[in-house]
Amino acid sequence: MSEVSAGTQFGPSSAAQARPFRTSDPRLEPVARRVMAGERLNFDDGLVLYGSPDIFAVGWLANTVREKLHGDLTYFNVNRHINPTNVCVANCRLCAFGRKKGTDGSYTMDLEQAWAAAASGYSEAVTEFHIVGGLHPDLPLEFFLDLISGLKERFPQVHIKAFTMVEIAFLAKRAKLSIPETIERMKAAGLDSCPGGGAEIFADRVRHIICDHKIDGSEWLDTARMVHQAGLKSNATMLYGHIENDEDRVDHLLRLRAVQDETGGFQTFIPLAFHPDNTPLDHLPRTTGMTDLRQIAVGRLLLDNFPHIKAYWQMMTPQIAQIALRFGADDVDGTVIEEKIYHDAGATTPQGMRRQDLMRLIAEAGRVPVERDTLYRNVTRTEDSFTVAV
Ligand code: V47
Repeated sequence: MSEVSAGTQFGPSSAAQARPFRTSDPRLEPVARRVMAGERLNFDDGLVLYGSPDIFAVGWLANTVREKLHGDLTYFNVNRHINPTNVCVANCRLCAFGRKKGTDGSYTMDLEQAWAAAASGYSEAVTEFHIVGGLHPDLPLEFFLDLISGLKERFPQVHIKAFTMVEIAFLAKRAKLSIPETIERMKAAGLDSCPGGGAEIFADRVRHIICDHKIDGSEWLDTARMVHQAGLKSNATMLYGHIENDEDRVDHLLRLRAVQDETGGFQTFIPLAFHPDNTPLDHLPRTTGMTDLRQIAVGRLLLDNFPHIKAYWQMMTPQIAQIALRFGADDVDGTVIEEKIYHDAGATTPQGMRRQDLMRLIAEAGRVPVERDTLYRNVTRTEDSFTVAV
């Protein structure tokens, strides 16, 4: 067992930081020294973090960075997911949610139904609508612009986080508009930010197998860059636990980091564990808790320019998400209310969680729950309303 001092670089604020770093894996020592010195990690460091048998040492390092950035503060929000359609032309092997038009189980909401879905389950003042859906062959850009502007009219105080980079690129092509023009029209309709889905794994070799018919990794990153240039924030995901290897994961993270260096527009990184049920890849095993925790930790350590790392409880289970708050995560996502993408792929987590249960989950991890809005501003509540600190 060897030690690297956490030293003064990380400040005295947390108990963990006062303890020296210990590991049974000598390959981690130079990586730990760089983390402690606040230096940027490289591709090979990423491989060491993925390959190390000392997962607790990797987690310790990530936790140290997390506490340096956020102390004990841990963010959650009160949100509602809306999936206007599951009809999708992409036919991704990774997905159990998408359906061909007119097939069993396919659905498409009309505008009234989508607005009603937003209103249902409105037991608390929701601060965010999270809206993603399939690539529908017939729904034009105007449908989605009307959807957004109608939501803004009905719920002016709610932040609209909608459309993955894949949906934006698809709708732009369909409308024969450039991507910046499409984003401008979405903004004008009321779009406030974008979610991080559709990134999967950027490496072509993997993408050709798991999601062949949608934009490639470079197009995803280019679209994110254009979203940020339009003044909107967005998130970033990585789908792991299928046919990718450690090199693909490190490559994915470093490509995200490079765009973030340019734009600063990503808010949070969300690693997403592949759920194989009801997909063409259902012969693959599910990820295990330690793999899920390692993704959080490596994400925190490599993405030194991302403010937040999210342990999405719907995907990880509330139990693993809670432990992840000690492995580098500072956010657990939100109340969600009705999740479809993971539940179609076999998730057994609840479809939503009450605000007080999210707060208990965070507090029992020894962290301080902070309700945030989508832009990570503190939310203060009274009985039926909320205010956002600006
Ligand atoms: O884009 C689809 C993934 C994503 C499966 O930005 C699957 O705050 C695992 O992006 N197994 C949608 N993953 C979810 C998403 C998200 C979730 C929560 C918060 C935010 C945010 C974004 O789910 C898809 C795809 O990458 N996905 N099918 C599956 N079988």
